[in-house]
Amino acid sequence: MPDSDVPLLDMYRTMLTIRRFEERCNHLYLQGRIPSTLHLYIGQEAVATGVCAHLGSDDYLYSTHRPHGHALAKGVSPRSIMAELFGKRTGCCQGKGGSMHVGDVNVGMFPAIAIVGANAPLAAGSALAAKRLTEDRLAVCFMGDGALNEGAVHEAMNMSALWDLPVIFVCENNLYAASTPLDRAFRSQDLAGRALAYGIPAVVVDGNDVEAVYQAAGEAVTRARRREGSTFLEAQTYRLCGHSRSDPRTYRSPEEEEAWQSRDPIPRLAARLKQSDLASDKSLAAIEQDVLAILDDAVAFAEESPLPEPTDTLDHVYWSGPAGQNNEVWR
Ligand SMILES: Cc1ncc(C[n+]2csc(CCOP(=O)(O)OP(=O)(O)O)c2C)c(N)n1
Ligand SMILES: [Mg+2]
Repeated sequence: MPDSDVPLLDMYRTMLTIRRFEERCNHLYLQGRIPSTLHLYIGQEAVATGVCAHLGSDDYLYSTHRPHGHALAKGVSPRSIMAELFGKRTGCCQGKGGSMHVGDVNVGMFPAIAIVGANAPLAAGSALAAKRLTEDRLAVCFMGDGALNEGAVHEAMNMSALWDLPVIFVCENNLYAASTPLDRAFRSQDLAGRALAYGIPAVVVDGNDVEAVYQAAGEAVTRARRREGSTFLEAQTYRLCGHSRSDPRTYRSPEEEEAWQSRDPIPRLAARLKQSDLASDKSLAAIEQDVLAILDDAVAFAEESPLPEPTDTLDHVYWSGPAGQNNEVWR
């Protein structure tokens, strides 16, 4: 039996929401109803879900060019993400950011940053602020394996280690940075070893097993809340889709894809739930119906929402008031 404190059913719902959200986005994109490219998170849902299950809306989250799953798991509303993808004024960035910049500071998610590795120093900065100003708030920085070859990540890890910052670096190692496999980018594929070299405790976890992610993230969160320092979590996973919507995936073999398909985290959790009598086919189908209804509502909301007006272009882009007073929700 799983530990009854582990919110497996809630996590199943979150993972399914992310999966169905992205499948819907993919269809909408192919129909030309979503105007710009998408970096889908299909296959990696257990990572965002297992980590974010420990976070409150006061905790800071920094994401990447592949942010939909992080945003949904952190509590950004499906309506506001969908409207953002449609470029609508009701989107979480008023339609000015699009897929690669979703976020909502009201639930602790800074708009995602598509420059690989550039979010790490910001997460360290938020962790520094959290340590100085609050008792137990922390920052989480999601990054891909590709980010570990960016200098900014190394500077951020070093300062975080030195100052015992309450930040968790979650490296989603999906074996590729766009079309580049790990062995073309790293002589040593011991990614966690890089964090260890800076003096940051590092844990490697099966990123397709949400219980394993939940447990490892829980320990990292406890360390951060107790002000014991940073943690690096390498979640080994795989995207069951192309890098972006224009990727034919010719750099991966069908055999490799099939092997990972059989480790899809969602059917895996469904089997676990049924095996432990925590769910039945009927109760899982009911969750599916709920999720689909939420997504229907999100798409309708996005469709019906107005486009931004040209006269709004510079709103929310520059702050012209006094420095330091422009971001009340980030206190
Ligand atoms: C600094 C920088 N260099 C290059 C790019 C172009 N780019 C976008 S995503 C990506 C691959 C990132 O791979 P990884 O960090 O492993 O994340 P994944 O796409 O696998 O989730 C690249 C090279 C970028 N956005 N930023
Ligand atoms: Mg990658």
